[in-house]
Amino acid sequence: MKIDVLTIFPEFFAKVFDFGIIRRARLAGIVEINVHDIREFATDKHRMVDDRPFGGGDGMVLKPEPIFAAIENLLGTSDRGAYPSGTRVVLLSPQGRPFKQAVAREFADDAKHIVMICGRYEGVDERVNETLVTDEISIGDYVLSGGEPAAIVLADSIVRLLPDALGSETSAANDSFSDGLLDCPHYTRPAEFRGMTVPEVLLNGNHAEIEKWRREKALEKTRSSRGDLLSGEKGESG
Ligand code: 9D3
Repeated sequence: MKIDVLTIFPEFFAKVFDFGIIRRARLAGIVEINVHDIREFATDKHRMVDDRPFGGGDGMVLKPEPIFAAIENLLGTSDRGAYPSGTRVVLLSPQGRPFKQAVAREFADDAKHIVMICGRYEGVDERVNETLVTDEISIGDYVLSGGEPAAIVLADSIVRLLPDALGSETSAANDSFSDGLLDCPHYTRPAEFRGMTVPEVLLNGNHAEIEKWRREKALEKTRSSRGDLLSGEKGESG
């Protein structure tokens, strides 16, 4: 898979893809990630990337020309109907559809090339959305100062689902959310720490009993932290 990130703050990403699973996936050739400064695609003498909104109002809007040029450079066309198959152009925006594990799974399974456009300011010229963007995505109901943290969230959650990205010690099938429940509590040594003990059931080696305990605790935790995952339309699973 190839991931390209378009941003006006490329330095934001300086080391974020250099650790853990993403780093290993890059070194193994499972994914190639490149970050591009939108300003590099501005052709006017001041390299302008934003301008004032038509109709008035606060803030600035990202101009269409540099973003169209960047997409044409990366994909050979600025017509989303003509993108190579497996191409997604994602606009990170508060107006997007909510990002869920099921969306990460869909991208990991289907996408060969993902281009992420990080919004800023009051937004991005709507002609970018109408012409270039295949998927407008929000990562949740809170206000960020830009799409950059959201692009990192998408890249991380998608890359770890790619075939062979996880080490043999881990499995995406065991993830919290893959069965629609939160994870159970975990303990390691020492068995007693500052007077706090580990539940006896985890120490007795009865694996049927341990599995039953874990399932119960996962249900309890899900009910207390995320009751919404248990009721209604079953939340999003992988
Ligand atoms: C004035 C109205 N605001 C829209 C709700 C303006 C605005 C706020 C925040 C415009 C852009 C932003 C920057 N946020 C993102 O680009 C963003 C985002 C987010 O704020 N929350 C959750 N997911 C995302 S993805 C991109």
